[in-house]
Amino acid sequence: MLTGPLRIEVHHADGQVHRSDLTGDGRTPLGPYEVAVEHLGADGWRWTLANRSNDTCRPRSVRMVHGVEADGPLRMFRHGYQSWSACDTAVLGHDRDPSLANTTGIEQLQGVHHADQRTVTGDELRSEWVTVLVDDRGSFELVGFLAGTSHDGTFRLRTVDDTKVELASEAFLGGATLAPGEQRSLHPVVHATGAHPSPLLERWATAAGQASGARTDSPYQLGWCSWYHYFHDVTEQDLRSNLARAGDWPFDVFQLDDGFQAAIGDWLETNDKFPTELDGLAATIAAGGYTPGLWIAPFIVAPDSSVATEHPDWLARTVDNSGPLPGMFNPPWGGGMDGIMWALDTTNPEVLDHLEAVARGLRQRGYPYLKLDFTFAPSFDGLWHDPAQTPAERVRAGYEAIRRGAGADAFLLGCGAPLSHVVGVVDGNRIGSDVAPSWHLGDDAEYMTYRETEPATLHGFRNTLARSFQHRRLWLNDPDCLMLRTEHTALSPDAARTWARTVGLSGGMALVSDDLTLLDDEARHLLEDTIALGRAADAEAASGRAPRCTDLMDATLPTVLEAAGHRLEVDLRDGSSTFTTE
Ligand code: 9PG
Repeated sequence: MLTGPLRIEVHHADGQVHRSDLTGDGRTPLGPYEVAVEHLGADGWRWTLANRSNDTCRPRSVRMVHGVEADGPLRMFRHGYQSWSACDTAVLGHDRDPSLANTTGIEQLQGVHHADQRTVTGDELRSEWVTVLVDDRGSFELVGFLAGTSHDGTFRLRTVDDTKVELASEAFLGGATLAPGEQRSLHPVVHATGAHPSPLLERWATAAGQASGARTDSPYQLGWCSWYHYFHDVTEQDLRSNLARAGDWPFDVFQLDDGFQAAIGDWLETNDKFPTELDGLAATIAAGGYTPGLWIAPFIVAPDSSVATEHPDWLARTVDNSGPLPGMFNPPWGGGMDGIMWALDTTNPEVLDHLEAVARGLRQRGYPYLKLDFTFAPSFDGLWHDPAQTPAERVRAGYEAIRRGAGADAFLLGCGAPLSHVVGVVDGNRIGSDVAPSWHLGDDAEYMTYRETEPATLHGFRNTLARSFQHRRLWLNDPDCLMLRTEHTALSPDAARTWARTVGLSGGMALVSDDLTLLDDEARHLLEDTIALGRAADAEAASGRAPRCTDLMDATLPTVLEAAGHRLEVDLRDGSSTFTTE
């Protein structure tokens, strides 16, 4: 299906574009640049970008453009950018890139779910890090970046002149400066064909995990998390009463989520709902025989936090230097500006020292398990202390600082994490949107845009199937929490069982997020079944055979997950399912 590569393009930060057909020896001059492409036979391409001028350049992206010859409609597996971003199968000419549906006028909302926050044009469809294409002939073609630690990789599929189709493999550098004479190696682009998409994605993930030193050896993770019952309102009493009830539950980790902190950014102090300090809380959890776990959102700070008011020079700035760069908007956090949070500048060595100190402080207070959330913030367009760093390098630098402080043996869970940036730093990674005590997103749900990424168990389910191949190849998959309760929830007992079985079959992390007083014997049996499934599926994954989604790309969303001799098929309309055993 792919022909070429036909052409190279370099897009400047200022919008200027250099285009050139690929020359015979693979060295293509484009304005101030030279792009060298080396064909690795059937496996793909290795490439570099050099600045051959006497001036500093700011390339936003480098594209290697292939022709695509298709019979009938062309379908694309769209892999989402960060943990919560939607994964699905789109049809070129029919489906649209979600940036076109953003009516808020806030471009940064697009940066939450794509490497490049700018709106696409025409019928362009995007997939991040990896994609699979298929036409009516039924031969699947995978194209993927081998890594994403130095820069993002984005695939852009579009119709040109109403007839031709092209696929651009884009190295996204985000306008990072390139000094005169400087050369940057770009991540290799790999290519493979096959009769089914999932095995192609499995082989790609194995290679991508090896390329970036994936941490895949942590034990199966089982535990409790405060978020999906208590949300922001969690109190110390809630934590203590669940601990008191947990004695006969098989948890290893006890993780306190959002709601304990003095302010977003001031992670070492608790608020009035938690009279006990963090070290005392950890000691209480540890005394129960559990590993203390804690949620933080390390790269964003509330405007009225101590860290932001004492160190205004630690904040990234907007592109036009009009003020600090917003890194997230979440009204329940307050923070002095109705929920706008600033992004820390992770290219500033003082900020990295601070992040390392925060992680070390939490470790010293007794938390060897950290959930690192909203970590896409340093990827946005802005003004950064070191303009030579790409968005991927900014995010990764922040994660590496946390790793230094938390220690090599800490369990770090990525969340809201641009997936390709964090391979080799995290032990676990959230691979889906938030679940919620309902299957669908309600019609009355408040959302600004990107509805498909808002909390709904269907949205967590969709990504758990679409990213099942990543488990124990790139990290341990975290499909998001189990909710086993049948009261205080709009999730039907059928849908709750479906979600529990999905988590089990995925082999991924299994954290219960209920008020334990609400759980009866039936819930307890469901958890035990889930754990048995989970351990079996996880053991298979550890030996190289991850759970497999067998209908990936048959329709917009997948419905079937198979592992450890079991098959789950889900009715997406209501979350009911059939579960069969070989
Ligand atoms: C805590 C939660 C939980 C959850 C995370 C994350 O406003 N928002 O767009 C928004 C998106 C995601 C979100 C919360 C708010 O959830 O995935 O597990 O830790 O943060 O706030």
